[in-house]
Amino acid sequence: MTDSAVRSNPKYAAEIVQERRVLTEIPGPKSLALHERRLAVVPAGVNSALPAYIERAHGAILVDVDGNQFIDMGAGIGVTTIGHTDHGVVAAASEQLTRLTHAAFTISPYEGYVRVAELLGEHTPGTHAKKTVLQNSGAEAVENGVKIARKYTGRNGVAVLDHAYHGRTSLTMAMTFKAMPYSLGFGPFPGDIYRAPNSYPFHDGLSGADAARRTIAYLEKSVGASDLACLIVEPIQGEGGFQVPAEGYLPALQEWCTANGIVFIADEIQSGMGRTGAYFASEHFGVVPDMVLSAKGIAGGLPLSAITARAEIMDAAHPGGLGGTFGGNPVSCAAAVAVFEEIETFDLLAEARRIEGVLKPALLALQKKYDIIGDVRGIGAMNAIELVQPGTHEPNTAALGALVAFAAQHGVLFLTAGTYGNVLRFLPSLAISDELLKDAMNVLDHAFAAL
Ligand code: PLZ
Repeated sequence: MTDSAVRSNPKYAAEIVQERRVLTEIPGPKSLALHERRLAVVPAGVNSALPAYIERAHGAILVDVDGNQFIDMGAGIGVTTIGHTDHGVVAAASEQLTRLTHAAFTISPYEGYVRVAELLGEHTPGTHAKKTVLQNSGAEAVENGVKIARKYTGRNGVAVLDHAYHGRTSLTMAMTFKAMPYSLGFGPFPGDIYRAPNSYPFHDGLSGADAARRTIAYLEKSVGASDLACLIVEPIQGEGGFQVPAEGYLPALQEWCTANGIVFIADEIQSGMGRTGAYFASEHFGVVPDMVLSAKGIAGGLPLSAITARAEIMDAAHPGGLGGTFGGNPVSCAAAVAVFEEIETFDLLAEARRIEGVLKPALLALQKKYDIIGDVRGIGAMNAIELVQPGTHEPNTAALGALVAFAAQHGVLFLTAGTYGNVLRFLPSLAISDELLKDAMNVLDHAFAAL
């Protein structure tokens, strides 16, 4: 392993060796006991993919209460992007915790918030003047992005794409594509949300230009451009299945938005902050969004989200129109500043490219071996395979469940995705070593063989 990839936290480096270790059945006895307690007091609506209760973590390894060590191929859904208990993040957040934990920026401001806004302004695409609002969760960033775009344009319409995921609040669940489990029975939903076909090369076979023509024609016919405040896209779709749009798709959408006064919003909550080997995935597609939404990886595991947009768009909101008690918490801000520093100091964007260099060939080799792997896709440390019935594009959901269960029994935590529940995604932290990646791929190979 490139030991340097794990920026050692002195507290854990020795204690948590970067290796897979299965000591008990998964989940083990202590996890099962905890699970009993949980079932009595936590509703079934809050599910856990794998009820192995985690006690600590470092780098790319999760340790459960029974002492099992899992290779973490999900990073808490793309949150601990620079690694669990990263030394810089832990030090900065700990220091901040003892100095100022809360002041409410809308009452008494502090520097950390301003610094995070400066850093996001520098690192989001485009050199134009930008301003940033901080919130706590991804869904809150989406809510505020829509709110600001509506105020700026004086229009109501919100365009989203098929297979999109934007959150679980009332507005964002209405924007999210998949009804089950996200929105079924949780209505009524807000109106003025319009869903258009996306670019999904594996299924539609369309060029970027043709897919964009289809999206635009749909929106022009079914809504009318002049009624749209914003079009919100995930540059690489997340929960929907890691769809990488065909080349030219996003630039064509952006051009249409600009020509029609529609705010072009990139939801980079999952794809942003170094995940793909660029600060933001928009850069791979040559687009400069009017607004970028970030969350997940920006504060190394602490809750923080951000709306960063052209200054004139942000300034449309009147004083006092934006806020929230916890938005831009000082400890989260200190952690976020540390994440930016770690990315720069250790050139972590290169780590994402290194990870793709190990994962892609391994996944393509598996695809040659197993005919249920229909598609291999992704950029940097954001990759996926789509499982199909052999020789077709029909989803293979059963296989996905079996693979993930096998891997868990063998100490590898994989995440699933996809509208049809047939996508296996690989979202490891940038701290994962080549050896751990190869080990995880080896377990996956065995899982396929065992199907
Ligand atoms: N936009 C692109 O990926 C969060 C959801 C997990 P929150 N994705 C993980 C689950 O099942 O609840 C996400 C995303 C994109 C918005 C969000 C929402 O971010 O921080 O979960 O609100």
